[in-house]
Amino acid sequence: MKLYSYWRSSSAYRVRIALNMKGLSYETLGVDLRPPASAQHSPAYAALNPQQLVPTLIDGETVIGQSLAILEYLDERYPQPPLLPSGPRERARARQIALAISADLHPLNNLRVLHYLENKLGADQATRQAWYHHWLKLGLDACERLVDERGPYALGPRVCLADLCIVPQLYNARRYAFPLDAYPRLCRIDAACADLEAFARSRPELQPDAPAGVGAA
Ligand SMILES: N[C@@H](CCC(=O)N[C@@H](CS)C(=O)NCC(=O)O)C(=O)O
Repeated sequence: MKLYSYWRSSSAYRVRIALNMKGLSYETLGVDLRPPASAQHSPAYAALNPQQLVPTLIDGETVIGQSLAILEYLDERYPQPPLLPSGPRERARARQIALAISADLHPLNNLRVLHYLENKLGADQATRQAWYHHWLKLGLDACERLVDERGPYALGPRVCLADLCIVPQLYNARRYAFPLDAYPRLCRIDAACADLEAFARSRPELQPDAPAGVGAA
């Protein structure tokens, strides 16, 4: 399998965790999202992923974009260990948290949105940060209430799809200096996941396209 990825991409981070949980070997193909490289807009990559976003997974003849679509594909094709809980209610809860992050929170803070704010609308760094923190707070406030209060993971004793979205989002929040004190449950989930090998191996700074010498997050 091949994963088109960028080391700091939280969407690609979700997929790396799933691949590592399922013990699937894959090659990472780095797509440098930062200008001036902006490799996501190269004709070759756009042919694979018309949205010009990472990640893209290649599994034989299958080419898939959108991290949640990839996660569901992997779960159907390689079912063990499952990413979704067994009952319909718990499955819906896992998807609810995953979508609160991937569909509602993350897109507002994506690189292209931040660039548009800055380059087209003239937002300065402080305004850009205020925008980022505003949407992050709304999303994380909701997730803190949605997760299971007992832990250790988002929905209790087993890792699920929700955890695969929470951990990368918290990495991203720390990167942009967003205080996490108001989110004890989410931080506890993050710490519990950090002890699992699949999560540890997926950390951004350990990826082959991370710049040499980049420290732990
Ligand atoms: N909903 C998509 C979001 C993908 C996405 O936004 N990827 C970001 C990196 S986390 C990206 O490629 N950004 C490039 C850009 O904004 O130009 C998914 O879950 O895969």
